[in-house]
Amino acid sequence: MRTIHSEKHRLRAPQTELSGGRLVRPFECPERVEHILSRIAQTGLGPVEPPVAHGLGPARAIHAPDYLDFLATVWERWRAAGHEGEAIPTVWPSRRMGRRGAPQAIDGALGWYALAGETAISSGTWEAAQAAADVAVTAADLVLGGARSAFALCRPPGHHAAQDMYGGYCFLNNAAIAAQRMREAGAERVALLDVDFHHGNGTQAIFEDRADVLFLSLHGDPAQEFPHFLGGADETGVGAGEGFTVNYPLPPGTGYAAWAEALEDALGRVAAFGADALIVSLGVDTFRGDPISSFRLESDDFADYGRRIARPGLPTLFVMEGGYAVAEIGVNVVNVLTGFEG
Ligand code: SP5
Ligand code: ZN
Repeated sequence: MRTIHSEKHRLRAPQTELSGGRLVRPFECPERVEHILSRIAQTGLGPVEPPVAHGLGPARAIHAPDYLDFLATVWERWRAAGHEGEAIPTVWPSRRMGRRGAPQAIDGALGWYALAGETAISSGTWEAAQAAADVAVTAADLVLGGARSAFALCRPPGHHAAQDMYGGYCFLNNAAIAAQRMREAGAERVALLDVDFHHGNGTQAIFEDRADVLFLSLHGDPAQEFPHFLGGADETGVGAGEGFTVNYPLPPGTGYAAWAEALEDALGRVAAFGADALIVSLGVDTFRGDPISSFRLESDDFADYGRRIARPGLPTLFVMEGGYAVAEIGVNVVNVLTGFEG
């Protein structure tokens, strides 16, 4: 399997994450990618190649123009306002506040576009996010060109980013951008299976009213886990998209038996949908050793579910999302990919 990867991910290197009332070193750190690359080399998974630059066109097909302008300018505006730390929102357009649109001041604009406050923005964030979208598009093009599979080693991740919201370590929704790319290249139906521990709220919001992209997500129950405000089993799609969103919220402590049962149900729905291609939002924060998550998958379970995902026989694009047990992230990710290859 070919991997697409950009060294520009290193430009996403914030020093802070607001966690438990403290500023800590971010869980979503550059070493994550280095561990995955070493494991790819060690196992001989296949070549690692740089992305082709596509400019903002593919991102514009998913994200709002004002949001992209915000991402492009937020760091300069934050610095120009005289702030010395990294850009973190402190105020939101919450319930019972009426504003409709970003206010002029950057402090207000941050809250307008942020869905969570843990994700700090710093100098290279925008460049790295654009490179991650290029990685996703380039890998999608390999699959469109006839490859059985490809791995988009995106960083920063994307599945929490909605049309006009960032947070949960995500800025551009790499998997959604890839899905739209596939649709525009002629795939009639694309299934997007999100196996990250956290609900893919951004991806769901982007596709909830569409019947051409089936979104399925296995995740920690939002009553207990981030992102808390989306991901219930009762969310099944909107309007023409009714029936094309499928959520599997699972309780803290979920182990592989229960998780795999939900996966089998999801794969059955992918087959019934008649998908032309499958995109997997691949987060390995379901691992038992993950520092911010509560499922109990073992490293061998990742290989097992990789084999299961291969069974429908669909052209498959893997898009990297979360996973914060840094020492084991390479083994867990590559286990999925080699399990898939059989
Ligand atoms: C892409 C992705 O996996 N994003 C996840 C973002 C989660 N950020 C907030 C996590 C808060 C977790 N708090 C639990 C601490 C348990 N010690
Ligand atoms: Zn996650």
